[in-house]
Amino acid sequence: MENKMFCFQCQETAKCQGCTIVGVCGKKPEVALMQDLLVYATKGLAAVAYELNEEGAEVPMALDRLVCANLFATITNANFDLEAITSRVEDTLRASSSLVEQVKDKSKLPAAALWNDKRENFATKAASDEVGVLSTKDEDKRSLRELITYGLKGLAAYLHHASVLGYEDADIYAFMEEGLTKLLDDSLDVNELVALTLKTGDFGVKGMALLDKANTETYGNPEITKVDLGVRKNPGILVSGHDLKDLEQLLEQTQGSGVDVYTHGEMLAAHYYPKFKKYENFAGNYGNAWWKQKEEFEAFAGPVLMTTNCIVPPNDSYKDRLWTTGATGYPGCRKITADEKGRKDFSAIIAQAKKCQPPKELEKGEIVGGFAHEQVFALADKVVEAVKSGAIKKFVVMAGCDGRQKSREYYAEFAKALPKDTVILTAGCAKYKYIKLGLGDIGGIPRVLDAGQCNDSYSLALIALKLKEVFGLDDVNELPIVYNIAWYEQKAVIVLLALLALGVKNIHLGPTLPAFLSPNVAKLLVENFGIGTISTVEDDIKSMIG
Ligand code: SF4
Ligand code: SF3
Repeated sequence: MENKMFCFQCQETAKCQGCTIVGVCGKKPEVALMQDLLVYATKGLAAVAYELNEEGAEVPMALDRLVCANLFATITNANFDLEAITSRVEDTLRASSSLVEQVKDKSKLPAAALWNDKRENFATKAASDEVGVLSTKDEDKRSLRELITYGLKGLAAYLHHASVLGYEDADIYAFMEEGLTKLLDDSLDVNELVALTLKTGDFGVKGMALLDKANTETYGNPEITKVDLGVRKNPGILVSGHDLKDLEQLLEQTQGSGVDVYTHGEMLAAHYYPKFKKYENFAGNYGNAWWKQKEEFEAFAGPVLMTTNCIVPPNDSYKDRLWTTGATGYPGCRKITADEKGRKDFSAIIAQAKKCQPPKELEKGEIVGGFAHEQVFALADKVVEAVKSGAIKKFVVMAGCDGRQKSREYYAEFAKALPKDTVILTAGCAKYKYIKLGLGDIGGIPRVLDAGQCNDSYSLALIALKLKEVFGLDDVNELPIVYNIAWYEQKAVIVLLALLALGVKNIHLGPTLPAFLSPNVAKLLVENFGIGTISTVEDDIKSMIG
C-alpha cells in the first residue's frame, strides 16, 4: 500500500520503522505532510538567511526566531493543528520572499529557498518527491540528514525558551541556519554530514548552556526542594511542558484569584527555582509524565495549559479544558497567543478554573529534586567523600524521556535492581519511572538526584566535568559514571549529540535505537562512540555496574 505519510522521528514510530498511515502519536497524515512542508520551507528560509550572512548582510533576529518556532512546532506531540501548521508555511514563505530580494547572488540558493506558492497548492507540493524524509534516496545520507534535523529541532526548542527570557546568541542562530542549509546540499558526502552531526552537538552544548544561563539568571539556581504531590482545596490550573516564562505569567495573573497552580510532567522542575517559591498558590506537582495525561487531566477537573510538547490527543470529556500556547496546538482546543511584548493574557483560563471543581487527589507525599549544577557543587565535598570512602560506587545517568511502551518498565526495574551504593543522576521526564520508588539515600545524599528538565541534562554534564576536575582525571570517561538514557522525541536527540560532543562514550540508548539510524550510521556511532542499546535488566546491571 502506498504511504500516506512517512515519519520516523520518535522512538514510538510504527514497527520501529516509520509511521506511514497515521502517527502512533495520533498525528494525521495531512498534518504530517504539512509538517514536512514546513520543515522544507524553513530550510529554504534558513538558506536565504545563511546566504545573506555570507554576503555580510544583517539578518533580523525575528527571522531566527521564526526558524526556531517552526522547527519547534514539528517536534513530536507539539502541534496537531493543520491550520496552524499551514499558516506557518505561509508566514515562512512571506518572510523568505521578502528577504530573497536582498540576496545578491541568487544562483547559490537551493530550490527550497526560491519556492513560493499559494496555500491551495501546498498539499500537492508536500506530497511531491522534493519534500519529506524519503526525498533523500541514499539511506545513509537520509539517516544523517534526519539525525541532524531532529537535533536541530531539539536545539530550536531550547533556543525558543531562552529567547522568550531575552537570551539570544547570534552565533548559535547562524549555525542553525548553516546546518539547515547544508541539509539541502546534495553535494555533501557522508563524511561531511558526519562532521555536521558533530558540530550540531557542539552547538547543542552552547544552546543548553544559553538556556541554563537564561533560566538561572531569571529564576535563580535550582535548590534542594520538596515538592508536594497531593492537592489543596481550591480549584486549580495544571501547567505542563517546559516553558517557565508561561508559568511565571500565569502565576502572576492568578495572585489573589483563589485559583492554585499545579505542575505536570516536565514542569515539575519549576518548583526547584527560588523565584517561583514566593507564589503561595504554587501548589505542587500533579500526576506523572506526559503519556499518563488522559487519566490525569480527566481527574484534575480544572483547565490544563500545554506550554510545549507533549500533547496526547485529548478525550472529548476534557478537550474544552485543554489550552495550548507557544509552539503547541490541537484542533478544537483554545490557544493563548503572546502580544508584541511577549505578554500572554490567561484571564480566560483563570475564569474557567473558577467554575471548576478542585482537582481529585491522585496520591499523597512528596518528591525531592533540585540537584542542578550549583546545588550539586555545593554538596561536592560530601559527594567526593562518599566516593572516596566507597559509600558511592557508581553514578548512573538515567536522563531522557518517558513513554507509554510497556518495554519502558525496564527503567523502573533497572532502578530498583541497582545496588544500594549507586546514585542515579537524572533530568527529563524519564525520572517518573523511578523518582517515586523511595530508593533512599546514601549518608543524606538522595539516590535519585533530579537536575530538572531534559535541557538540564546540561547540568549533568557540568557535574561530570566537575568530578573529573576534582578527581584529577584526564578523561570524563574515567569517572565511575555510566549512561543509560531513555529517549522519545527530538529534544533527546540534541541532548545525545551534546553529550557526544562533550566526549562522553558508551552511552546506552533505549528502549530501542532510533529507526532513523541506518545500519551504517548505527555502526559508525557504535565504533566511534561506543553507543549501545539495552538488554535485560539482569544483563545490563552486570555489564554496566559489574
Ligand atoms: Fe510516528 Fe513518532 Fe512521527 Fe508521531 S512523531 S508520526 S509516532 S514517528
Ligand atoms: Fe518528556 Fe515529552 Fe522528552 Fe523533555 S515531555 S523529556 S518526552
